[in-house]
Amino acid sequence: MESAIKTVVTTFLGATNGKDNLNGSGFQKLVKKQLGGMMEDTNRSSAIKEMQQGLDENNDGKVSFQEYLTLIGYLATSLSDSKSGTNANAS
Ligand SMILES: [Ca+2]
Repeated sequence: MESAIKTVVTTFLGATNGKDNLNGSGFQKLVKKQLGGMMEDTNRSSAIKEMQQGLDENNDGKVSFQEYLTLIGYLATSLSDSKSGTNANAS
């Protein structure tokens, strides 16, 4: 659990080079590289851009850590929904 949280944080900071926000190309790279197995359409840049716009609550064109957590929360919810009712083990 702790290592998962650390991964969430270090992945973001690695993608931003330590900055507070992820720009459009950084977000594209992160999603393609890290989330291709969990998300559909990650091979389409336009789909990732739409996703980014959906996450961008303050409309600054960048993805803040908080907005990135919204995506993580969404993915975790989807995973939980798909696993509930089954005996699958979370890794
Ligand atoms: Ca933003």
